[in-house]
Amino acid sequence: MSNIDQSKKRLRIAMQKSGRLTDETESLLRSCGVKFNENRDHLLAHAENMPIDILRVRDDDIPGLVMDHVVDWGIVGQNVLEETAMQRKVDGLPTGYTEVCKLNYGDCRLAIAIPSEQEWTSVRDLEGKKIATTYPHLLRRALQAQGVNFKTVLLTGSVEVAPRAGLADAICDLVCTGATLQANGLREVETIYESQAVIIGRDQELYPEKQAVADKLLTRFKGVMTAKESKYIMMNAPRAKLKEITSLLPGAENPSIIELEGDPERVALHVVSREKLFWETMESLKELGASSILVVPIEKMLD
Ligand code: PRT
Ligand code: ZN
Repeated sequence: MSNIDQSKKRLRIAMQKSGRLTDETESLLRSCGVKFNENRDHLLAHAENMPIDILRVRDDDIPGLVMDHVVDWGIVGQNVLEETAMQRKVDGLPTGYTEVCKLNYGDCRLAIAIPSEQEWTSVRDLEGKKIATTYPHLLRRALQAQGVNFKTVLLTGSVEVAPRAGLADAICDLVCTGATLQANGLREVETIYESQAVIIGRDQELYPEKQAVADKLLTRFKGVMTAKESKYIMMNAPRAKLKEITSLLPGAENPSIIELEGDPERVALHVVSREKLFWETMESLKELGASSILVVPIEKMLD
């Protein structure tokens, strides 16, 4: 088959080669049944069992590859997506894309942090100050909206050491647990952007064969994500308390009630719950007379 035919049929997806999004992206693709060479040194991996090609690149290159129509889909953090789109606008490059689906991983926030001992009343304290960041556009957008003028110190790494090194008065960096800030004597004072990983697609119709692959994969992605949050819950329960028991189960619809041989007072209850089940809820279920409560993870789900 010629290259042109291939590119009409095979869905090309760009993902991070090696970094914080790599493991979860690979595992999501694998859970969706996409089998591909897991050697991260290969730039391009052809899936063995589906018409999908995986392109492994630096995360910063992913939005551009989608916007330049080099790949069909890209999996990237919203922070990188928005920052790159704003930079490309300045550079006069195409910025079109569509958001295909949000993914439930890669969560972080872009936040402003200052030396811990420093006082803080509001973002107005940053007036005229130097702020080190890798995200100049997101920072400017947020502070301009509040009428604060400041100077950007552009750093692509080790942003958290900038105040101590005397390069800046504050930083604007990604935060997940806050441990890095703390270790560097900084405290978080303002969140300017919340991010998670997303799938983006090109702003163009796909060839029908490719669209069919994209639709199938998207349904599977959603199935895996819903399954991850859902639990299969089983327990034995007093028949008389069924209403109270089911009302305690978050996001549960239509439980299956099964007779227990030789025990007319009690039944087995099976239900899929779409939310997390906390220990407190399990304890309340027990107080209502439920026993043998089992909470089991679900691997795949198709509604
Ligand atoms: O090599 P490449 O360019 O592909 O990777 P990269 O080094 O630019 O990115 P990488 O792998 O660090 O992050 C990829 C994406 O993961 C980011 O763009 C975010 O969307 C998402 N993400 C989620 C994070 C974090 N959490 C995160 N905590 N990205 C970076 N961090 C860093 C942060 O910059 C800081 O240095 O982790 C440190 C803070 O973490 P805590 O937990 O100490 O607060
Ligand atoms: Zn990067």
